[in-house]
Amino acid sequence: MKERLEQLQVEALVKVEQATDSKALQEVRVAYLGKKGPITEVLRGMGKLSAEERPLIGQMANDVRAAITEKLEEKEAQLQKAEIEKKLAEESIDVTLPGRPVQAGTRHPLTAVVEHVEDVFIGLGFEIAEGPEVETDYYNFEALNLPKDHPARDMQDSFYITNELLLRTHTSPVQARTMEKYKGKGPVKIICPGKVFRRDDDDATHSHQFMQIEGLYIDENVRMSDLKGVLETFAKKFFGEERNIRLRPSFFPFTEPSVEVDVSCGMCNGKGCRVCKHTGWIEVLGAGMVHPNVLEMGGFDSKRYSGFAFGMGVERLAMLKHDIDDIRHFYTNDLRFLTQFTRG
Ligand code: 2NL
Repeated sequence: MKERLEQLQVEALVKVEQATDSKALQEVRVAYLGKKGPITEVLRGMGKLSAEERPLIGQMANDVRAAITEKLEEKEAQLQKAEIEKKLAEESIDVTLPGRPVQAGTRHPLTAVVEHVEDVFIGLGFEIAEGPEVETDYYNFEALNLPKDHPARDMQDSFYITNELLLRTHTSPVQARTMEKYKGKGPVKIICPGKVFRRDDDDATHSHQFMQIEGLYIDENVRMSDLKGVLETFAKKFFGEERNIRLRPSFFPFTEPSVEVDVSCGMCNGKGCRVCKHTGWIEVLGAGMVHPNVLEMGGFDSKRYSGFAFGMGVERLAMLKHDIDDIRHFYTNDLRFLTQFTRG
């Protein structure tokens, strides 16, 4: 019996040592110290022993049990420590590693131009007005002195949705709506940036969708010289202080008189070059004094009030400012193009 206990102790200690996780350890515990284990069996068989042997074997069995228990606890602690260390090693973060670069977006060049123009006109006391891209025939044409049979309607082939609804062909309808809101009482001093749509074939200088900024100033005694002063300030603030403007007579149904506005060429300082086609001037916008019919339809007394209005294409402004040769660059979303423009 003594040998049997010694053998059990050696066996159990080896198995404890070999256990690699707490589950294996628990199995050893059950196998050797459990109710059906060999040590319990030895103790049960003690009845057959002599009176001298019984306390010795009993003592020995208890020692063996204690030795195995101690070894089990020691191993258990060891395994737990190893598990914590393993977990810590796995979860550790190397704070000295460089961060992953974040690809930040840039403003779209057209957005940057719109914001620049807005800043200039806000500085001159204008407010920003917006309106729907799907418009009624009335606000897009009728209220702007373009009656149904007007030949100018052929000039702008439009995207019609129904007989009465279309994609706006300019941002003027926002101005017509704003005039109504003011109920005949000036001043009105707004600019209207936004998308507009025309049935055009796309090429290097035409897009069926583009952006426009229009401006409107209505008050008592607004004169052509006010228009000239505001547009000259705009040209200098947007393109550079060295620039000048000139006005040439033109025609629009909604203004009378009407003008085309040129800005002196920034490439050659007006001497003539490829950019200005050797004229020294670049056409940038159309403008004029608001037609009395337009004032009246907007609810303003044309005997008391006068106003000026202007309109410009945002893509054209951006192309002139950044020397871009194809309007389609703005709509093809090539990051190599888009990331080149950030207004400082
Ligand atoms: C151009 C010319 C222009 C206007 C737009 C306007 C609006 C109202 C009344 C009178 Cl509500 N006029 N807008 C006036 C003259 C020219 O745009 O070449 N745009 C790209």
